[in-house]
Amino acid sequence: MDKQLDLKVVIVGGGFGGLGMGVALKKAGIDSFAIVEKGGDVGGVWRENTYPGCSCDVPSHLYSFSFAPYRSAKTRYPSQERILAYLRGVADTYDLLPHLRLHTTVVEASYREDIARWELTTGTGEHIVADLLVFAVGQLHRRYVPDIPGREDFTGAAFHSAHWDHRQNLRGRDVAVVGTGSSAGQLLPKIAADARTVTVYQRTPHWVLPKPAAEFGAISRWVLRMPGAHRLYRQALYYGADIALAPIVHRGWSARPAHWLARIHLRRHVSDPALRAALTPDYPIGSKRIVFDSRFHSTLGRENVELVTDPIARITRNGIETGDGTHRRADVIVWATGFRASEFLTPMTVRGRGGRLLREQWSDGAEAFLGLAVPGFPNAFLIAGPNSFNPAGSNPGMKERQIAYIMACLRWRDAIGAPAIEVSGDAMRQYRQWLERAIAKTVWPAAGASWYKHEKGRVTNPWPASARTFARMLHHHPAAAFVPVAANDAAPVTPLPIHRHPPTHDEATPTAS
Ligand code: N01
Repeated sequence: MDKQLDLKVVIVGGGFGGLGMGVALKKAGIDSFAIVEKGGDVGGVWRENTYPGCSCDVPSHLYSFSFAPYRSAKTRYPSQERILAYLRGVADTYDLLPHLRLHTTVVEASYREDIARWELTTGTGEHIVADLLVFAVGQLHRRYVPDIPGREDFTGAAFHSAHWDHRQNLRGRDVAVVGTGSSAGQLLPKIAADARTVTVYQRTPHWVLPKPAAEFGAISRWVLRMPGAHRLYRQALYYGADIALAPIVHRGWSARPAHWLARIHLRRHVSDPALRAALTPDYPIGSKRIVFDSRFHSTLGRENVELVTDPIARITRNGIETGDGTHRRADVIVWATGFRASEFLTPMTVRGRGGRLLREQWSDGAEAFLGLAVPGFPNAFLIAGPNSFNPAGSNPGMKERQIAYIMACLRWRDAIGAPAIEVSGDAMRQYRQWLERAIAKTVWPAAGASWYKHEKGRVTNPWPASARTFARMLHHHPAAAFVPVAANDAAPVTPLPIHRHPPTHDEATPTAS
């Protein structure tokens, strides 16, 4: 098959970022775009993660688009099914379905300097040519399963938490869960109620904070029926997360209330001192993403659940052997071992100006101006790119900021009549300096390995400041950081001066989104 599609914008990924971008294009009257999605449906991680107990640990009123806010007076924390239904609803309401190209994997994207456009090749042999390329593939979709000796010898069922094997009935079976992050925290209480035994293999304890009930109580429901209450609640969550949670990553006194709360929570739910000691992290809270769950710790105290902290030595045909020589039987192994989050855009081949390969430019860890643009890659943008994951708030809101900025870039490019625009080296340098200073103030540089960091040690994933700071920095006009690029330009044309406070534009006006 050798078809060609000619578009103004091509979006890669049909999750929150890709759908939000599609809505922004529709609202701007742009119809010439496609959303290319490797899966068979929209939803991104909310389509992929179907493990028992999968839900959101950010309240629904904040974990939604500002243009399509949840208006539930019942649900505080939505389930995976509800979020997926919400995203399908957004795609339907905004007429995005005709733009979707499902079961289509982008293999390669190359910037054609002669025409100042992007050319994409898909796994089905399709060619897509577009002015603008937007990667909206997220950070948490490449599953990680550790290469432990004997893994292939296991004769039972083994699967990753993000690729749940629903054919497996866990009732009455011996289940091993490897990992104790957010996914394990959510799935453990569900499977422990069914399985004969669950053995949880912990390498490092995570800090755990309690999560309120998933449904509102009677008084909250009554209050939420008042006019404007949803909006106010959303604003309160936005500012509350920024004020209470974002400072946790900055060491010192600001982290103390969360640290105390986590310790009180542990004490309340785990009475056995040995188990409590095993579950107490020896690193500052916020170093890894905090697990928000009220049932994880208490479930570890169940009779049929065992926490194992000896390192896994090998997998056998019917279980797991730890370093102390103990062998524990397992019918099923659940790998709740997370994602290759720092391998942004892998395994796609992305070529920019002069044939430069993005993977080579990022060999020491990915970086992008405000998580959305890379020098040398004109007219290409990322949503949820490097250092734009908000560990303390709502990521749909972060994505909306980036989308508004990308739309401003598109409008500016059209207004000045340039075939392409690119973030300037100067703007990238200034931003990098700011980013490095901001990261140095956090707990992350001194922390051990986590999905926040590249294997070479650079912190590549989380945003090191508040959501309001992100909004402020994305409030600038693109002319402050981008330069026009002509077709066949070896280098960007003379950079424009960087304005500290250029004129504002409506879409970037900070609101609680
Ligand atoms: O993955 P993780 P996750 N031997 O990377 C362990 C989001 N999320 O899927 O800490 C033994 O957090 C590893 O141990 P260690 C959320 O942002 C959101 O749970 O590296 N263990 C760790 O315990 C979250 O942060 C929701 O020492 C090994 C675990 O596996 C992100 O997704 C819900 C090991 C991996 O934890 C990822 O969460 C769920 C080995 N060889 C997830 N290798 C919401 O509600 C790794 N581990 C929005």
